[in-house]
Amino acid sequence: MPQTLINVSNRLPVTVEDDRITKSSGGLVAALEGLPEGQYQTKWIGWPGAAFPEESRRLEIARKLTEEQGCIPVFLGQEEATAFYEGFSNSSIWPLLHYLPNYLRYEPAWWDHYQSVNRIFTDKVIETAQDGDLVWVHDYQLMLLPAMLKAAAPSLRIGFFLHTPFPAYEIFRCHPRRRELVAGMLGADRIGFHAFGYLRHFCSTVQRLLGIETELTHIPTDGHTTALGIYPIGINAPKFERTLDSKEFRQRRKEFRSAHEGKRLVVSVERMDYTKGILHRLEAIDDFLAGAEQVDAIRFIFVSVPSREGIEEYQQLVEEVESRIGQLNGKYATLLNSPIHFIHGSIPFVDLCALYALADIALVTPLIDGMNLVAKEFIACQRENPGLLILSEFAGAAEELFNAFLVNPYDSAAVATILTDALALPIEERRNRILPMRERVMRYDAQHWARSFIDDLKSGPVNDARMAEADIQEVREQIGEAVAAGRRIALFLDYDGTLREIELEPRKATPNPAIKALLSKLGQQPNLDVTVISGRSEEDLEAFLGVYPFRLIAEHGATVREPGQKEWERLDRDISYAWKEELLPILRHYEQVTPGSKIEEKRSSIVWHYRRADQEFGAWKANQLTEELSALTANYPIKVRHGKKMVEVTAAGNNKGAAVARVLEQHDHYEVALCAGDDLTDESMFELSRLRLLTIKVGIEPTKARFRVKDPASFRQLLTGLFTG
Ligand code: GDG
Repeated sequence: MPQTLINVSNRLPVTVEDDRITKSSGGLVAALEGLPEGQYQTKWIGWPGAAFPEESRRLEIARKLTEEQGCIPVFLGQEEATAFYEGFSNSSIWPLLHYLPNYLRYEPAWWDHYQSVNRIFTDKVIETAQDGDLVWVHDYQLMLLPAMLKAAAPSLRIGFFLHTPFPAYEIFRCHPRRRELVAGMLGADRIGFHAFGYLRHFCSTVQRLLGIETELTHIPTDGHTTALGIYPIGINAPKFERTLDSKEFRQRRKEFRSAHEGKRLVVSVERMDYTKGILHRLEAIDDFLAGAEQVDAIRFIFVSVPSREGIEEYQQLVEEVESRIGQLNGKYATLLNSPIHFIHGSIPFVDLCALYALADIALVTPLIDGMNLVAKEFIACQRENPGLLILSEFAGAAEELFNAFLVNPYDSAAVATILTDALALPIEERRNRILPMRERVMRYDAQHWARSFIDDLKSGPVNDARMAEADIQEVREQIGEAVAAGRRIALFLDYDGTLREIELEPRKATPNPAIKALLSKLGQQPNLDVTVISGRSEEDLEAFLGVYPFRLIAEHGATVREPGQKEWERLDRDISYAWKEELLPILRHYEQVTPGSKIEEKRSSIVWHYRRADQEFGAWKANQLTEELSALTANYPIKVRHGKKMVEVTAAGNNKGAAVARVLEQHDHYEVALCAGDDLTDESMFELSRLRLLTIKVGIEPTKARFRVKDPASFRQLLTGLFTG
């Protein structure tokens, strides 16, 4: 049975005109058509390109699109589509993704529409998809879709590909909805980027905005893991090869050659977009023409496809480009030549290939570009009489096209000089530059790109949250039996991050009414002994939990208060804390150089907290501190641990595992024991090897515990079901 692959993008790859539907031949279509035959059944979900207000027309178009093209349309009202597409997507996210905060505009109503359109797409996917299908979501218009889908249908495998750059955190954080946007992307099981720099910025942004510790390969999120990878998109190579072999291509190339007889041709092709560096390029052309010996012998051809014409910045750009080109043509035209040939429109594919093939140089100078396919397409067309590529170092393609002349598009004088040098390069050298790049571009094409992303998406880990759900059944059965048979049960519960969600300010993590109700019920349960075991001080534990008939163990096992007692008993009489005085200045130094971090001094430990620091810097300093302390104190009887947003130095003799073992030895009448915790300090409990000790990790990090739930809310729900249900 072929696997279903649902491809979701803002625009369907079709044009609907009256009764005619034509499939467009963009890179994405080619990429997915090139997937191994028989292995996938591909469906498309997207906007059909116009509003179609009448219901009967919508039904007819939907039927035709589904039957003829495997496309499922998402219909949007005109106002909704404009606010979602021109507003939120292209006037607020697009400029930031391209490092242009000056172009950022934002209206709160756009956000409402962006959410509701992402919701409409979600509903359409849910309506279409079956358990286990692959769903591949494309680009910045649908950043919320992965999380919405994951919540509605956790069994789908969701991929997300960002076709643009992902900028540095300092830029992305300007967006009023920055947190929601990255959290939306994290619903995906795998996120792909064109280049490593984008992935690195994404990780740093997630860490600093959401406080999640990230790895470059994956990010643990709410109940699942999002894998990350680099997949540089390629072109539709077979289509270029076929076109270059065609009679029509040769015919058009001949016609163009005679139209531009005797001229060196420099070509630029792009959507009319401010990211493409058109005005900066015109500056460079001005510099070049000012110094050129033979102005008549060169012609610049600009093909600028109209784009986003409803947006003010784009309308302004067209005006400025037209005016600047008019000015330059006026300045440098002779009776024999007008140096800039400007087409504000789209040309047929075969003409595009003929133009690429004929050109001496492609001048591709975006100010920034996710990849830039034009650069790769130009290379593909240099089979005979190769031309040269001058490419902006700020395009993703610059990382791959190693033999291009790389330029800084802001440095117009340098671009002009490179243009002069490139025009003078002999054919042999041009060939040597182009051919190795051509090999790469033709081999790693769009099909290769899609195949590698989908293969990785398929082979990723299965959804952790669901696994945990299946697993935990064993805990329910064992405890259920023990409760029913009236056996004595011991519970060892960590507090922060296990029973109670962590707070930015630890003082505020008091039990809320729901937790209090649960704890009271646990306290009344016959045959159940509850121990709360925490790194907190005696005072905190008394203040939070003193009213319950629980055993309290403070400071990781340094002291204990038995149920019903007022006094605390010291378990650490033999332990020396002389090391505290020596190490404190080191921790104080980290507190000073890491704004937002803070030291907490306890009787048996020192803790350096960085929850309020910049998350990326804090994590980096924490690693440094852990290393420094570990090296310095290798022979000391202490433990240095990098836990959740903190580094903790404790006496090695005090640990939760030893404290639990002690209780179990003193009270050997327990028939079942369960311990639960969320942090590294709880692992010592999970390492105890005892029959019938059930160990539960709360959270998604690696653990030695046998069972897992994803967060404190799920853990409380489990306890409620086990003991009070
Ligand atoms: C986004 C990212 C990333 C242009 N004029 C004509 C024409 N085109 C075709 C080109 C090329 C495509 O349009 C433009 O693709 P780019 O990659 O250059 O740029 P964006 O449109 O901004 O695309 C970009 C891409 O997504 C893919 O991930 O590379 O960085 O911004 O294929 O050939 N095609 C025809 N006539 C034209 O006049 N037939």
